[in-house]
Amino acid sequence: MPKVLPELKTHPCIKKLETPVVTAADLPYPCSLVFNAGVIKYRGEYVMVFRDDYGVDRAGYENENKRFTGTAVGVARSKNGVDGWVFDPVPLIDSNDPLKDPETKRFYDPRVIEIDGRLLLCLAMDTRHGIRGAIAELSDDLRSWRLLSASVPENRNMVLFPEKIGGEYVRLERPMPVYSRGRDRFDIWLSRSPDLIYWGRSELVLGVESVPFANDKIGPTASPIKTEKGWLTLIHAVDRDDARGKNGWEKKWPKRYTAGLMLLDLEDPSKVLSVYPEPLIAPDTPLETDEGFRENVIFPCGMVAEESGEVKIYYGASDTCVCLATADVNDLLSLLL
Ligand code: BMA
Repeated sequence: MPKVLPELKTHPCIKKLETPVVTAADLPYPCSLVFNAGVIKYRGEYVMVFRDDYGVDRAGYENENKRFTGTAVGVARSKNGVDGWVFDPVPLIDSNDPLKDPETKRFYDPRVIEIDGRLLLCLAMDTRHGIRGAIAELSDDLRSWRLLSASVPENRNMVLFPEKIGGEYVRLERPMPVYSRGRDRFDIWLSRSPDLIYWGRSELVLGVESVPFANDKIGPTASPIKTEKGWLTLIHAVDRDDARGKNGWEKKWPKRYTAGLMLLDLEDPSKVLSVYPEPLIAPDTPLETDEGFRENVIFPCGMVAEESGEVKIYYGASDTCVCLATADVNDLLSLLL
C-alpha cells in the first residue's frame, strides 16, 4: 500500500523474526486470522493464548460484504517459544458457544500471566451494553476458565503486573471516554485490587499527549517486566489520518498501530519514570505493511524475559498472524535511562 506518513521506523535494537510464529493455517479449527497473543513460560513450556477470528476469507469480505462469524480464544504450547506450537484441539472460548451468557458477545485480545501460582487472563469482552475489561482464572491444565471480574464499559486492554505491589494486585487499563474528550483521545490508567475482584484507587498513568508518535490513543500491551530500574512496560500507540483510504481487506482504515516503551516506578507503578519518545516497533516489513486484514498494525500482547537477558515480544501483525521480535533487556533499558 502507499507509504504511510509520517514515516515511523523500528528501533535498531529490535530484531524481528522474518516469518510469523503462528498463522491461520496452523490451527486445527476454523481460523481466518490469528493474532494478538499473550505468552508466558509455564511448567517448562511456552504457553500462548491467542485470538482467532473466523468465518470469512478475503474474497468474501471484500466482494460479498461478508463478515466474521465468530471470535475464539485458543491455546498453544511450544518448547522454545518460536516454533513447534502444539494446539489444543478445541478453542478455550468461542463466541458461538451455545452455553455462553447471551449478554456477552465475545472475548478477545487475551493477555496471560502467572501470579502466586495462579494463571490469570485479561480479556476484552464485547457485550450488548458495551466493551468491558475482564479478568479470568485459567485452570492448571489450560482447558477451562472462570470469570473473576469485569469492569463497567467502556474499558479494555487490561494487563496485570506479574506480582502484588504493596500487597495489592495492580493492573494497567485503557478506558475509552468518548464524551469528555470529543473524539478518540484514550490514555493509560492503573487500578488496584485486594483480590482481583474489587478494583479501585484508579490513577492516570500516561496521557496520549505524552507520546509524540501517537495522535489518537494509547493502551497497555503485555504484563510489565520487573528490572532493578523499574517496570519495563510496552505500550501500543495509534496515529490516525482520515485521508488514509483502502487498507488490507478494509475499504478504509485510517489508523496505524506501533509499540512504544516506558519505565514505571517499582513501588508505585502509577509514576512514569521515562517514556522513549520514538516507536520501539513500527510496521515496516512487507508482511506488516502490504499483507493482511488491516495493514500497519503492530499489537503486542505478550512479553517474556529470558535469563540470558533476551526479551521476546509477541505481537499481532496486521491483525493477521502472530509475530515475534526480540531485544536485549539492557538495550531496552538504555533507551529509558
Ligand atoms: C483495536 C483492537 C485490536 C486490534 C486493533 C487494530 O481496537 O480491536 O484487537 O488489533 O484495534 O485493528
